[in-house]
Amino acid sequence: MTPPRADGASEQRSVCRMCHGGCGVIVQMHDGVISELKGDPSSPASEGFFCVKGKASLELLQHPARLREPLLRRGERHIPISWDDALDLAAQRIGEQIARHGPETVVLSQGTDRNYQEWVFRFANTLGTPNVLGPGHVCFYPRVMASILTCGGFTFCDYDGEPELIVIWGSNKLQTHSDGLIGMKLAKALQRGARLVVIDPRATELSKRAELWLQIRPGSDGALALGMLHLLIEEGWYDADFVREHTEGFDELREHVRHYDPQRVAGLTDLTPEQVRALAGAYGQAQRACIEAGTGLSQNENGFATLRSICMLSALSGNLDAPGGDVLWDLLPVDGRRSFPLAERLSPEQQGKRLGGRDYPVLSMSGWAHPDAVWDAMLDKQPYPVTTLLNFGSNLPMVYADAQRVHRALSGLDFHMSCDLFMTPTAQLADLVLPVGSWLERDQIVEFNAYLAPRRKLAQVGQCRSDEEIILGLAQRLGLGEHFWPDLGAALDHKLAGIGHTWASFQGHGPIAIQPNYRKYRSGGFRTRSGKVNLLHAGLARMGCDALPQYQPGPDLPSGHFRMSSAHSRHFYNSEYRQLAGLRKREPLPRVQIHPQAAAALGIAEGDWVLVRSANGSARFAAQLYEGITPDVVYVAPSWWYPEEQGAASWQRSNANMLTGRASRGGGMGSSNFRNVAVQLEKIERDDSNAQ
Ligand SMILES: Nc1nc2c(c(=O)[nH]1)N[C@H]1C(S)=C(S)[C@@H](COP(=O)(O)OP(=O)(O)OC[C@H]3O[C@@H](n4cnc5c(=O)[nH]c(N)nc54)[C@H](O)[C@@H]3O)O[C@H]1N2
Ligand SMILES: Nc1nc2c(c(=O)[nH]1)N[C@H]1C(S)=C(S)[C@@H](COP(=O)(O)OP(=O)(O)OC[C@H]3O[C@@H](n4cnc5c(=O)[nH]c(N)nc54)[C@H](O)[C@@H]3O)O[C@H]1N2
Ligand code: SF4
Ligand SMILES: [Mo]
Repeated sequence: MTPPRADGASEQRSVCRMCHGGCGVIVQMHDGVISELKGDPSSPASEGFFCVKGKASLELLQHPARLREPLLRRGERHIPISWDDALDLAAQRIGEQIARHGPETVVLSQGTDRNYQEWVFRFANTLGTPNVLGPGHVCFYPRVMASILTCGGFTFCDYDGEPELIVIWGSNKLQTHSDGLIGMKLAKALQRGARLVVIDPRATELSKRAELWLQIRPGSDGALALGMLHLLIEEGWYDADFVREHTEGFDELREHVRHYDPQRVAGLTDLTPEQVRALAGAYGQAQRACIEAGTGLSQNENGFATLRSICMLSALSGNLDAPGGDVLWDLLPVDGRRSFPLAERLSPEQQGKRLGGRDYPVLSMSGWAHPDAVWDAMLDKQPYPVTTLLNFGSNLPMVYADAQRVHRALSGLDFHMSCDLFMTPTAQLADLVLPVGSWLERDQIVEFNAYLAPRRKLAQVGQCRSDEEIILGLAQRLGLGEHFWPDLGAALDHKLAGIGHTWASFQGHGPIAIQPNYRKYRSGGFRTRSGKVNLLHAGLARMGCDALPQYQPGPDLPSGHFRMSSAHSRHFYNSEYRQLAGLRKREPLPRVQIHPQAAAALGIAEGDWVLVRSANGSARFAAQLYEGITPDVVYVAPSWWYPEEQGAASWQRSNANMLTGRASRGGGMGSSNFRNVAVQLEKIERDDSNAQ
């Protein structure tokens, strides 16, 4: 941080939040106004990297369509009201609802984690509602829960620990920068000579650089993971000492995977037996290897089981918590992700009412309600009616399966409050719309596996507030003050006390890098109940789930159909940024990627409009011919909406989730299937009308 110069210029350090990456940023200010953003070379995470989305932050900050004041619905319109009136009204409606129908009938919602997730959970737990809705079941949580239940914590690839081999499995990390360690760390490890294996149905920047690319059938990774376990065990490519001392259930696992020989796995995955052997051999015989598992694995019904198998691969091969392997996250003693939610405040009776808890006990253990169950409660009033939604940053019909049902569920609520930067299709449905600031407008503690860093409030747009400030305002009005603080500064001081900082001293100090601490299990074992890695999990069996990871192949593809998958866009962030001209010009239209052979057979040319139809519904995309997928696979752009349009056309026309449906009941996690949906294609003339 530099003090202002005589010409009014100064520099401040902060952390970008245009995506998950958490890159360090130098914010140049002039007379108190932000003039430029640059990558911060001193950031332990990003070392100066700053991408095209980060550079769009100033356009987002100043965008004319930003919400600037609280709005209250009056008929079809929203009219401005004051913050005090807005928060008084919300608190009154929440209080009445809880008094009459019980706290569980109030659902809190948020989208992908934006560094305030623990605030939403604290608010829910102190209100007494077990129902927090989020996309965890298709995002991070199949992996979080697979890892926690198998080895007692959450692992990250140790790119700085010189892995010999890196397996990129259903991840596009160079473009998506998932999970707090940006893709640059991976790129640097590759530059230093790490070998690369990619498992992905679609050619990516990474697959082109890989020594082995397995172009797997979408949704079949679970079979491949079981096949790798089989080969590791049969070929003796496992660490026998580790297995003996630190795992439970090895004999049962060996028996379980016996039938997943390369021939059978090849038939299930559209790979060859040689490819399966080559993968297991490369992984099993590498000295140091890590596996980066992405949402390509978590967005189908086998996701949780696949990710359990992958954690077991890490354990058997001796890479768990080892240098260059998959290292367990060592949290700093801030009051953050783990403790801040006050999960212990929620009574067992209220926990038992979590929506979806019976069908999806693993998701429920992680604290999330299942979205399908939430829509049932809203629409069918089963097992109890839900009539109130408090949404802290999620664009629900764009991101959840069966968009039509989601939209219908939101349309019938008694009270819906949505906090957002823009008037999204979700906010349009809300009774109360509260304007929030972008990352440049917030004081926040950014807690990642590799570092802890301050994000700084350096601008104010209109009357925007942060979600944390909104929660503080509501908590005070609802009589929950004893669990909260009079202002955000006091809350941040409290969170940092465990590491001897105040918010002021932490801002001055800047990022704290966290060095990995290897093989923590050597003193005291793993943080599972038995202290060992659970290859077989008896507790899961008691919950009605599989003790060993299973693979369900699903129905055959009907003739004339394609397997539809999707991948996140490098220019957007989920459903965000379609209004930012600088990014939109790079990707003006939602695309369906089709192999040229398949397109030719259907008379579809580059740029043609295509109606994509599934058993659940239909949506329209512009054709992009792409040789990097097989002729039986298509990819659609997810979470697309048209901010420049109104009404149903805006959110329905090119919404991938018009094509997706209810999650399957098996497996305990309830991951919706976004990545292996049977669809048909048809060339159409472009239709701009509202009709579907
Ligand atoms: N078909 C299909 N569906 C998918 C996916 C897919 O790949 N395919 N991906 C899934 C995944 S992994 C995820 S995580 C979800 C994403 O789900 P969401 O996180 O709900 O994604 P967004 O649609 O971007 O919604 C975020 C909304 O919050 C607003 N916002 C941004 N920052 C803030 C903030 O700080 N506070 C508040 N209050 N609002 C803010 C944005 O303007 C936007 O309207 O989508 C899931 N849905
Ligand atoms: N630029 C940008 N960055 C983002 C986001 C964004 O929308 N845009 N979203 C953020 C969010 S919420 C998340 S969760 C992360 C997600 O980040 P990633 O996990 O990297 O997710 P995707 O890029 O959607 O998908 C990863 C890869 O999975 C492949 N894939 C699809 N189906 C299958 C399959 O069945 N098997 C296998 N093996 N692979 C498959 C796709 O081809 C793709 O290359 O990114 C975050 N970062
Ligand atoms: S990778 Fe993500 S965090 Fe880093 S500069 Fe780009 S948008 Fe910002
Ligand atoms: Mo996500």
